[in-house]
Amino acid sequence: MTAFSVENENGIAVVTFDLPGEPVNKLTGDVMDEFGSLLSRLGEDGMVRGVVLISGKPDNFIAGADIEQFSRLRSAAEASALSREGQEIADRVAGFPKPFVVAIHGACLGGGFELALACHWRVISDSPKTQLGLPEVQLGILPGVGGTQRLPRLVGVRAALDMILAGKSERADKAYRLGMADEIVPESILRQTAIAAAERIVRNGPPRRAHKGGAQALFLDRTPIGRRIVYAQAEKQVRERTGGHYPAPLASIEAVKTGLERGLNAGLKEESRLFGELAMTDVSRNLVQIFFATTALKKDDGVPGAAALKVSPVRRLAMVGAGFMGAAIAGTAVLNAEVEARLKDADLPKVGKGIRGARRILDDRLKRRRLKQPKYEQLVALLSGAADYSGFLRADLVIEAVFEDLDVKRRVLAEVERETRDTAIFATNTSTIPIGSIAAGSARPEQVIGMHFFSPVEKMPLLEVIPHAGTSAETVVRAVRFGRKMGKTVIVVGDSPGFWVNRILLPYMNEAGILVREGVPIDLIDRTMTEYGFPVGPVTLLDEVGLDVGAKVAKVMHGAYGDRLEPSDALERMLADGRQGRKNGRGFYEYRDGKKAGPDASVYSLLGVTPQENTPAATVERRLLYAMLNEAAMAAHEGVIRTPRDGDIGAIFGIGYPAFRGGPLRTIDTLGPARVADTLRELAGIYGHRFRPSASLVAMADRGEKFYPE
Ligand code: T1G
Repeated sequence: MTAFSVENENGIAVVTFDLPGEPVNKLTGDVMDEFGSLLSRLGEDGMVRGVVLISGKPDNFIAGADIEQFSRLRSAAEASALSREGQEIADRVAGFPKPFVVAIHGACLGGGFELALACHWRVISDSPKTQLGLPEVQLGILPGVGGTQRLPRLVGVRAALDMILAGKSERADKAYRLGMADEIVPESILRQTAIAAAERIVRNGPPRRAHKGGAQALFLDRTPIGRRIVYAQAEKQVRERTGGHYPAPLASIEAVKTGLERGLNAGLKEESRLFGELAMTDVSRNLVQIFFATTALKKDDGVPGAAALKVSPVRRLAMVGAGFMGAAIAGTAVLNAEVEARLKDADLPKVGKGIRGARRILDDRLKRRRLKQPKYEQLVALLSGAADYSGFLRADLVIEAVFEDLDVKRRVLAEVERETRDTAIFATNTSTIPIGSIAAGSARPEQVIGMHFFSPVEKMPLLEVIPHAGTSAETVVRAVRFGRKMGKTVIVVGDSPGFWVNRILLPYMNEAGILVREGVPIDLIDRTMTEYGFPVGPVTLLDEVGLDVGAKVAKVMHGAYGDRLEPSDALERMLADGRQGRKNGRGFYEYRDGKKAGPDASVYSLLGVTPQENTPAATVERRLLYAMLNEAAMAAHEGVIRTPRDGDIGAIFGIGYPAFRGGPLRTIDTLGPARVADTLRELAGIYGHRFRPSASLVAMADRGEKFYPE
């Protein structure tokens, strides 16, 4: 293998990294070996006075260590050794006897960024494709090639922790501002600039870097007392954010601290030791699986043989319904897919409100400097609307986001079919109505499909695409690809009530209602599930979604699946008392000035119960969790999802199922299907038949199978 090629430019060796046969550069064992020998050669070569490292890939510098290789590690010792080998290479770069400059364009992540940090001078391109970061904690590990040591020394402990603990990456201009790069230039002169920098250092000796930041920064970053404050604050924040479920951020703080307080060598040693430990945790294994699942979904068009189909991309979108959902879908489409979006609603004031709503998403990006003014203006111009169907003839895709009512949706479909070209797709953003029944009266049912977005659309990463029995493969592919262009992770799911996400969410929400109805304290229920790892508890979620919406979905699901999904009367009673949740400031919680306050104590008397303060959290957790697990297993076996992977990603991205647990189906595997079935039987014995394990789960347990074969 030759991943590196060298050209000598007047004494500067330009080393181009281009891993053969791969879309991105990554640091495999072989790559590191080859790079190591190259360093020896360049060090000894009398014709070489300085080195420039650059990538041969169009828009990628180095994506980090090879995650595939990393996921095959079997022991902490093996993982630590790998980290130490990487550190040694980085040390050799840092101590290289000749100027070593790096030229970065594209993603420079993980081990790739750590290698860059060891170089003597960093030049980056100002392209939006360029991003520098240490995403390791998102894989449940920490930067293991000296990143926890060199980044804080370069940019200060606060900026470094900010990045490492969130696993985030920075775009070129911000990375430069923070001091992660020494020069920022247009891509077209990146290579020459790096060569010139190497020559300059050969001539003038090592450059000095001015420290950025004021007196407070100096105090906090540069004194042991100041840093102690920073570590303590960071630890507190991490504990609050992760509930102690994610060990990697805390370990990162430990590695940074050791290095800054006890020296580089001690720090590197601690870094590789912790790296080894973290690599073996279930948390890391689950997060790595999620990485693989999301990258696989980026290429999955939802039907077998999609590559052979002839489908044209969606260039123009039209929306029917410019309400909250419609506006957010249009705004997100314009922002990410850069398509024209035409909004239609019943009257012009509604249309105007919708366009303003869509524009707010763009305004927000402009404010946060994620969009530049000219681009912003160009995007705003893509939004238009009317109170009739004018402009719909141009649309390739029409998304309907009107009132949840079958007759209304059918009427809209008929109108849209009259007003659009016969190649246009009609997608409905229903959350409860079967796509097949909406399509029943369609003139072109093969072009009718469901696209179920989650609110807030601009933030939620998931999209469910739902073909009905008569949807064509081409329509599926067009919808999936467009969803991806909108920035979503897309799963294709079956056309049965609740599809996937609401199907598994509903029994969980129902159980929360039943618990409240028994007098189990609202905050106990919510706290139990946030401690399990959900971002919010089920009762808070009910308030957020709206009790009217929740009750309606519950009714539909009860009708579809019968007794098992019978809701308590908690929501009906709340609604009768005029409580709709956050939107009208009255729900299970109190709201003051639009902010959620504590649980509303009057709920208990409204429901005629006394708070059961002594309910064990373990009981609450089991009832809520197992309601979801049982439904997930059942729906998976019915074929609602194509693979367990889709199901777990849907749960994590759609409802915030704790990522470190890998998803509900992964949880069943971890607990063991037989144990899950036993617990469900036990729960059914106490609380009733709604907990009876599904026949398919029992059969699976009997056969000793799992969702993910080992
Ligand atoms: N390892 C293995 N494969 C990788 C990879 C990696 N680091 N990065 C990308 N790929 C594959 C990906 O699976 C896909 O494969 C193809 O490249 C294109 O990716 C010691 C241990 C770089 C921003 O977490 O964020 O360094 O499907 O479709 O949208 O401290 O990939 O074609 O076969 O995603 O243009 C830390 C993860 C590693 C970066 C490109 N690094 N990658 O996005 O393309 S841990 C990461 C990304 C580490 C050290 C530690 C993105 C990208 P295939 P893609 P993209």
